[in-house]
Amino acid sequence: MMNQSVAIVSVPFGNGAGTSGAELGPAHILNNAGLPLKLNAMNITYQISKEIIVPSQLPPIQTTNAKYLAEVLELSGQLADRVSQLVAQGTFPLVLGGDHSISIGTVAGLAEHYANLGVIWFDAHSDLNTEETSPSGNIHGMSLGISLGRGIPLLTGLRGICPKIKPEHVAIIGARSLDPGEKAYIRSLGMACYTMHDIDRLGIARVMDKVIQHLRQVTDGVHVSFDIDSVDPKEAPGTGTPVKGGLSYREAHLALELLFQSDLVTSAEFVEVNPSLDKHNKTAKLAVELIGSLLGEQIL
Ligand code: 6HN
Ligand code: MN
Ligand code: MN
Ligand code: MN
Repeated sequence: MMNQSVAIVSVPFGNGAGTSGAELGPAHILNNAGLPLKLNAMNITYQISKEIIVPSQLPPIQTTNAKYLAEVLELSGQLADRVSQLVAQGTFPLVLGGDHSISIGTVAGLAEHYANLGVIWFDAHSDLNTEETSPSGNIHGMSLGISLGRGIPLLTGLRGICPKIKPEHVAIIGARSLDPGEKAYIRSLGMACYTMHDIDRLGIARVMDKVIQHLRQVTDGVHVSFDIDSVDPKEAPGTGTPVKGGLSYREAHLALELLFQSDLVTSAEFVEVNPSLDKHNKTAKLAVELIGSLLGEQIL
């Protein structure tokens, strides 16, 4: 994987979440928690791409239950452009959020290059709500659904490709808080969703082996969308929608170490780090360590 140069894209956007603070994630991951130092120590070539300019106070778009739709739409278009350019340049896009609504733009940019993009969605949630099923109206809880072509047409139709990804190319890992409409959708499609129950029973290594083996056969690129709330709140307290009973520190690392070894991953994003809910920047530091594992840091 890392014979490629990594292109880091900061996306300081938090309007897709109900709690503010995720917009501070990129600066904390880069400057306070020292992502560049980690990459230097690992001898990884990287560039810091220009920060995405976050829209604010746009004229609202009329919706039934989707907060900040105009801002999410504008941001998604900008981020899709950037990610698409970076893939065209041959770099490995590493997107730093921001709340999880930014994945709408990341995946839209990737979909221009990969007809059969795999997505590994690490999350306590499944982010498959629609305006009809969402309990909050927060678009970060709808983002995976939107990439699958479910929900708000302005967003699902971005870049003229809909859907961006196919359900059989997605694996959700770490789920433990699903809304009723999300459960029904996952069941109806038979989507791969490895819940914490599955991880407890099988172990994270077997789960990752299954996911890797499947995606290797059916995809032409694999994106890792890592919501830091997949990790247990003991390790990742600085996040807007924490849920007990998550991945342990080592389970999260092992999952990403195995993905590095698989040599399948072509892009990644780390989202939902909320420094304003954190102490001592613990969660941003965790994100840096996890990025290290995904990009090939070895224990020995
Ligand atoms: N995330 N299912 C809840 C909702 O409001 O739709 C929580 C979503 C959380 C989203 O963590 O990216
Ligand atoms: Mn999420
Ligand atoms: Mn989540
Ligand atoms: Mn590590």
